[in-house]
Amino acid sequence: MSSNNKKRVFSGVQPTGSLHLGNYLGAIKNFVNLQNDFDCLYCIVDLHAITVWQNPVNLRANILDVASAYLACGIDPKKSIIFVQSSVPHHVELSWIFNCISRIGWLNRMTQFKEKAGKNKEKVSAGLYIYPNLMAADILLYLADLVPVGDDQKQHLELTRDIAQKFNNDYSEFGGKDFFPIPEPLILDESSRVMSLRDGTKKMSKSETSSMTRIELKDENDLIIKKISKAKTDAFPIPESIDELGNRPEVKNLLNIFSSLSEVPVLNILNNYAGKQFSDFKKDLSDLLIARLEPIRNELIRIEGDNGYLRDVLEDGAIRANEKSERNIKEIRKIIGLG
Ligand code: AQP
Repeated sequence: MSSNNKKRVFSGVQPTGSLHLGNYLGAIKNFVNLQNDFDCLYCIVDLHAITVWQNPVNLRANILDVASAYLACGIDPKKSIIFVQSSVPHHVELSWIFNCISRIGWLNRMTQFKEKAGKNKEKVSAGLYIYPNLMAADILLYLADLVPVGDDQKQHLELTRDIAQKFNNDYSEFGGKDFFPIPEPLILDESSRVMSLRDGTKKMSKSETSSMTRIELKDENDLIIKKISKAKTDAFPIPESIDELGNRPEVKNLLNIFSSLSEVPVLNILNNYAGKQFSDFKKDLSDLLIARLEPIRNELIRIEGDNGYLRDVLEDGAIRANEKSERNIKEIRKIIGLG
């Protein structure tokens, strides 16, 4: 809870490539909506990004890209704190403390590590393995109460809760009792999960090699039209009911995207398009995407041309985040006997 009695929200995006429609509908759009009711910190999690090797030149540019995207999508630096994770050294300090609280058995259960490491488990970085402990530090450093998470991050948030509980318990006689709030997930609705335009069973992702699988926030209108017209569908017409979407993941994905952008329930969209060919639907979907993304793209271009503004926002964000984290890390050091 913050000093103004608003609940505190923490979330972040990795600067690992061009932001896409999934990042927008699944995360940043919600970040914008939350800033009126909560005390929000929105981080560019560059230390998470380097758990997988990043080209330094690209990383530097991607950090600024995420910051520009936050601003262009409507995060207001007067209402929320926008900052780069590595500009607040306390994240790393607390993550080390959490490396000593978290259990190997807990980390071994993390399905995202298993998916990302695949058969290469012995060769991936140690950072990728302890990544959830750093995520716990990001959230708990600011005593955040709420974390907007998609399905894929739910397990990491549960681990964060376990770490908070274990810390409070292990140090209960030393001032740690109830020190960390047990953060709650702000679960986002399933339709905000955007899947690849080429394979409806895989999520839309920055690191997927083909950019035809995703709509990027910087895509020009013509490219949006091309990507949607080439998006995978199937030989059947648009169905009448949601039940009939069961084994048609690509069709379901396009309808979900339409629904998230227009805020019209999928059933109403089906009522409009049932029995029709995909060409009509795809044309309307492209128009909708352009109407929503063109103003964001224009704003992105404007912000990227104004380096001074971006630098000021990030410097101010770093100062405000450091002020909050400094207070908490001092308490934490005291509780565990380091200060
Ligand atoms: N396809 C998606 N649908 C809905 N939400 C998504 N998010 C990412 N992809 C989708 C949400 O965006 C936020 C930031 O994600 P991230 O960049 O920190 O990491 P990620 O989830 O790993 O995103 P990517 O695009 O798939 O990146 P790479 O390819 O680098 O791994 C998160 O809230 C995430 O849920």
